[in-house]
Amino acid sequence: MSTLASVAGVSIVYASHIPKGYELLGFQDPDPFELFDLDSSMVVLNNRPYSIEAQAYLLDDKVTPNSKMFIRNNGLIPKEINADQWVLTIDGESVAGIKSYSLADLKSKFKSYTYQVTLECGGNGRSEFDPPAKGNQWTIGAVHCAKWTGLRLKDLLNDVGIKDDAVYIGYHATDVHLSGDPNKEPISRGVPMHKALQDETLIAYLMNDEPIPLAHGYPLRLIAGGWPASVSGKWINRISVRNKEHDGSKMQGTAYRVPVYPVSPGQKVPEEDMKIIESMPVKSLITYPKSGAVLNKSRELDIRGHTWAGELEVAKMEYSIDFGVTWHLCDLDKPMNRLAWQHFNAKIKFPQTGYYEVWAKATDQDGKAQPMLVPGWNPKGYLNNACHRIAVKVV
Ligand SMILES: Nc1nc2c(c(=O)[nH]1)N[C@H]1C(S)=C(S)[C@@H](COP(=O)(O)O)O[C@H]1N2
Ligand SMILES: [Mo]
Repeated sequence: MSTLASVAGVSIVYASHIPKGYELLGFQDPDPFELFDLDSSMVVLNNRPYSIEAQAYLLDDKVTPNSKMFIRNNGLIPKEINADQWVLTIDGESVAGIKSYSLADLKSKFKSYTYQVTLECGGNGRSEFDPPAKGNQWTIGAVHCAKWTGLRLKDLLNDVGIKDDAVYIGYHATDVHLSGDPNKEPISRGVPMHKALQDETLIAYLMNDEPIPLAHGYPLRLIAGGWPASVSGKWINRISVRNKEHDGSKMQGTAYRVPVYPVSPGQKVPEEDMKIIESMPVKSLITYPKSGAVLNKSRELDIRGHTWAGELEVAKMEYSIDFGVTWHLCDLDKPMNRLAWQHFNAKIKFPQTGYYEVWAKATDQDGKAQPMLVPGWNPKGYLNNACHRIAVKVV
């Protein structure tokens, strides 16, 4: 039996004859640009499930607007969300007792906080690894820094009551597994207690001062910035407080894990030698001008962009126009708050006409800098934080 009973409002007469997995010619996916209100220059990598990324110059805003935010879904977006009836349940081995909250409870019983938070997919930059790693071939656009408003997870857990043996929290959400099997979760990840209890870890109900857009987790989302964005669960209806590392979907095997030692490209790594990614590495993007800019020799070039370093702050931002022989400091702002990206800018004078590349390099507060080339190959293609560069022609 097919689950599709109609196409574009017209019923399919022989629907029961359709083999499983057969794609009807008349079936058209909705246009993601319309569906998600996307900027026309966003790039759709996949539509089932949706993976859509930005380009560097699209991320020029200090606070990323919805239309320029990458979208990464592991399953299908939940249908028919009724926010008035939405319930968030807190359960697990390490709660004093199970408790449930309506959206109205969460908004009225707890103080609200707003933070600007950088969320980057663990696989951002994967397309540059060689040999290639399976998964979405993100270039550089799977990062955003929006403003999120909600209650602190720690205030909620305090209200529930947590036992001393709590070590991890795991989220559960209402998106649907690609197989359609209601007993399978597309993704159910989490963070250790120390991350769960940070001030900036939120149960958010607003994004950029509006209800969270559907693609980004309406009506409720966990926000745990600076870690792979996969820990920031969308459409959440349950948080489990665990007495062991959370073992939900995409927590085990090689998912969101990297080798504990350096490996050579293509090397097989035993699963027990892989560890869960926590804080993301230092990185930056030149968001203005767009690569390929043409500049008159009499003018100076104003460049600008953003830089971030997971849990850490970025301490230094530099640029080079001579393929890394000399480096010059950029002006670097403080973050709006912890876990928000920082803005940089510089004025560049070019010595003569011709072709240049502008490279940007960030260094975090621990002295770790971005590598010029693609860093440590790993089986799943995570954590590529190589320097960003743009081409400039001076005429
Ligand atoms: N419920 C749920 N939460 C999820 C996902 C998902 O598929 N389902 N994808 C995760 C991954 S892998 C990423 S990178 C981010 C993407 O967030 P965005 O789509 O708001 O940019 O959401 C995370 N949270
Ligand atoms: Mo991701």
